[in-house]
Amino acid sequence: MTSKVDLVSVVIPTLNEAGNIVEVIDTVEKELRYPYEIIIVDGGSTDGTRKIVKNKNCKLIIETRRGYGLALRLGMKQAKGNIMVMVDGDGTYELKHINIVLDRLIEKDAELCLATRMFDPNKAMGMMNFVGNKVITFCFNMLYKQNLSDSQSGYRAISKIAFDKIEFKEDDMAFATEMLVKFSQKKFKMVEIPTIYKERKYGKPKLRRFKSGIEIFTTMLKGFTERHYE
Ligand SMILES: Nc1nc2c(ncn2[C@@H]2O[C@H](COP(=O)(O)OP(=O)(O)O)[C@@H](O)[C@H]2O)c(=O)[nH]1
Ligand SMILES: [Mg+2]
Repeated sequence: MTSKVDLVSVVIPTLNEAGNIVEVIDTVEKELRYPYEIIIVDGGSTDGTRKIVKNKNCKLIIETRRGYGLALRLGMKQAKGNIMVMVDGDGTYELKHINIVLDRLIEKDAELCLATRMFDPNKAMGMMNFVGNKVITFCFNMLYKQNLSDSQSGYRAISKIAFDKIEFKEDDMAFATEMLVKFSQKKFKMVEIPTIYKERKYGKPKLRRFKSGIEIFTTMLKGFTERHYE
């Protein structure tokens, strides 16, 4: 249950996002209507990302061990807000929608609000990612009796109290799935709002599809079998 926003902690993992991170931070600062802090967790960028962040009004955490999940977990642990928004630093998510994501979380009294890119009228997501995401999300919905459309969205508003009740282990991309699995198991309420998908303007995606795919399926199945042995 989330009834009020006191402080929003926006947690952003970065690994070589020098050409994207300024726009991400500036848009949050311009758009966000609630009191907020921005936490950047940098994985040891070598392209000047950290220097840019240091000149902004953000908290910078450096974690040179690799992993998207590890970075987010660390940033979220240090968050002071009662609500957190996790979002990538690559500019692919529409931060002009940040208030809508938060408002829906509150309106619906939910523990998590997912911004889904699956209804993007421009259909900008690549075919491979789109199909992979559809298959993973379908399996997730079947196993955990949910009705989400974009399990791989890394743009979410999350209740800090709910998050702190769970121990997370996934260090890489499977963290996003682990969160949905564990929130389902705790019977936390999860809702969605539509957003768009924007193309990366700078740098390369770090997603290794095959490795991540295996880890995501393992995470989903592990959660399901463990639940049935309880
Ligand atoms: N700190 C940290 N950030 C990472 C790491 N890997 C990816 N990221 C960041 O996590 C976000 C998502 O990664 P991205 O490469 O865009 O993955 P994709 O969108 O799934 O292709 C981006 O902001 C990356 O800069 C990492 O090992 N450490
Ligand atoms: Mg990306």
